[in-house]
Amino acid sequence: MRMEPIVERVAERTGLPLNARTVERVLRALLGHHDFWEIVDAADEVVPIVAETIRVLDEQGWLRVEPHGIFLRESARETLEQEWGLRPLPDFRCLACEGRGIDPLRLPSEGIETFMAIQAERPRAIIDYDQGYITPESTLARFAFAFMRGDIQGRRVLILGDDDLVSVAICLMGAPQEVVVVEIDRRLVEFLEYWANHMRWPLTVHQLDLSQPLPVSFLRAFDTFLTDPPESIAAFRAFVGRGLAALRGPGSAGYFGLTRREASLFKWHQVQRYLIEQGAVLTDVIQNFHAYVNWDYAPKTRAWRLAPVKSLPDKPWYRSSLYRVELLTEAVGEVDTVFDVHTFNDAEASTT
Ligand code: SPD
Repeated sequence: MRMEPIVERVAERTGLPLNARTVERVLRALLGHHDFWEIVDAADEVVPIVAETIRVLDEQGWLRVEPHGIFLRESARETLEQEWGLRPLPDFRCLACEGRGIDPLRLPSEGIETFMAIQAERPRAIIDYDQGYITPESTLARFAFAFMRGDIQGRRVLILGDDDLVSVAICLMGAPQEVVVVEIDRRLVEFLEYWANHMRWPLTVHQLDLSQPLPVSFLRAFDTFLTDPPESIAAFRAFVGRGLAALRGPGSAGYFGLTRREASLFKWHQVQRYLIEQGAVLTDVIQNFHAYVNWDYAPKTRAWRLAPVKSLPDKPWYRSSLYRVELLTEAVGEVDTVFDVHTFNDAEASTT
């Protein structure tokens, strides 16, 4: 078989955009891994496309799907390696920082210890709000990165959705002027309010559904925003677009996570165009900066239904890149747009 028919068949069956490079990434992942979640992680492509590519290859007799994994047949491996010139990709990421370029252990040890103790008591992730929080190490690294870039100390910081508990790290170690969290989940609102009162932090928490506009008093009022939105374009506009509308103007900065597990490079392109149109410049994109703790509700998700082998992931497989943007001009963002929550899911999404 050649590459083009695979691309065409996967495109036809999924209805999703892809190209030969997409399939190449899946093939290289299959050369190096057998566990479905590891294959998705290594391919850095959306779950429906990885699952469908595996199905097409299975139909062509290129691999075996077994209860304990997915295995390329020897003849297929030979074709891929010798005729197509594909090898598994080498991994030269820094072992100490897992490729983030940040060592959160250089933060004050007392702050780290308190953060770890607080996060150990956090509410569990639930499917209702597409929750799935990042590892505490990832939260500390996200905070450390923003702190290091001058976007925390003495700043007015807005956090749009905080199941990652980045407000806790900021208040413990970042000396912000003020932190405001908007969060839909009552459990998290109460959790954060408890710690804000107990520790006398400059933190206020508002229960708010981000499909709805921010209060008018939030517009043009913050130096920095942080968020980790669901991955449809509508959700991106609801979270990041509202964050942009809340920034004061030139020099203000925004941080968000964007994954490849539920967002193709075609969607990344739309996201980046939106940011540029808003007067933002992308100063940083750090691949796979955030690793997510596997969520208890995995067997209820579309990703599970698509998985050719039904075994739960036993280590993080869902990652997202860290984006930092800085405004060069005032952004309009999303001031009064109301979004239908159903548009927070799309055909590339799979973890709800
Ligand atoms: N639904 C499971 C977890 C999804 C977590 N959201 C990640 C968003 C990245 N921007």
